[in-house]
Amino acid sequence: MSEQKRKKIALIGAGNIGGSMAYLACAKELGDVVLFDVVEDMPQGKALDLRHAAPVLGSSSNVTGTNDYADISGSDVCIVTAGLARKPGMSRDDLLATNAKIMKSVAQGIKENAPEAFVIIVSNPLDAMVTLCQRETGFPSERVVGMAGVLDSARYRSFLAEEVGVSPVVIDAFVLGGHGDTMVPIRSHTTVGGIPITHFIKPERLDEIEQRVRKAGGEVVALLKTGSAFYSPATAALEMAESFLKDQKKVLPCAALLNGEYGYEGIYIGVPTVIGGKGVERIIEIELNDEEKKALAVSAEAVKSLITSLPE
Ligand code: TXD
Repeated sequence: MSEQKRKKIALIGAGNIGGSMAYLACAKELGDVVLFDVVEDMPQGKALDLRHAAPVLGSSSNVTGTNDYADISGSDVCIVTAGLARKPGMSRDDLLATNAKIMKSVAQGIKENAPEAFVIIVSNPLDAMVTLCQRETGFPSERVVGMAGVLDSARYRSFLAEEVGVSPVVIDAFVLGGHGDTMVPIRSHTTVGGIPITHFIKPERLDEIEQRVRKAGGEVVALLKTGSAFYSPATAALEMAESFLKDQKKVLPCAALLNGEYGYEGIYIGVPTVIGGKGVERIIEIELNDEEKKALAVSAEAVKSLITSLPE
């Protein structure tokens, strides 16, 4: 009998998003979960609470919490949310200096204890943090990816579904580029049950909706006042992790390291990727119209200038 091994999911950062991911991973039985955080005892408390939920959830996942990186050993996937979240009035880029220091320590911990893991970065500013993590771990770029496009596309899909009066499930949409105000909703590939979105919504109204997508994170921050969105980022990151763990080969918009695709070299930006058991298995180059190409160029420039402010 071949030895059946449970998957192991390490959540580096056990805050709002980390805790939400732990709950969802447990409910979906994606594997055993280890919550890591620097706050003494907090991950252990969340893990204990989740173990209490397991019988009612009907989950056999084992959830543990730790302040010791050694406990992430053998993880198949590491999902990183370690870092500060935005407060009202802050931009994602305002988090750069603090979160870069944190990301360096996280990358070290993963490199030493889970050297074979697929790494999904969530911490902001996303495009800079995923770049830094890949540099610091030295892992091949197909094993280090950023989560932003799945969330931004979900926000686009949610707003379009409200506007058209249909289920968000039947909306297919991509948001590409950097995870910031320059992100690029790809209208030309957006459909409602396969029907182009322009059949339902006029261009000027689409402009308004797409601008709301760019500001959607800030809209949640302004309402919450004490932190940023966590249910939707947690769900988005787990869709990427599940596609890896089950080798689903889903086509998902993720921050991947480009090696000439879309005319860019050596930068992480959101592009359509195939996520399977080997991580980022393919980057898909879709046809963009002139407006989308220009917007992607602006977004790539914004990411490049963010990367230049990363500490050496
Ligand atoms: O789409 C996206 N990528 C974004 C990402 C969507 C929403 C939120 N985005 C960012 O995720 C947000 O701006 C933050 O940078 C991260 C995490 O957001 P979250 O809401 O989970 O923040 P919390 O609740 O503050 O949790 C962060 C945890 C907290 O428990 C800290 O103690 C811990 O990170 N932390 C650390 N863990 C490990 N190692 C170190 N050094 C460390 N420092 C802090």
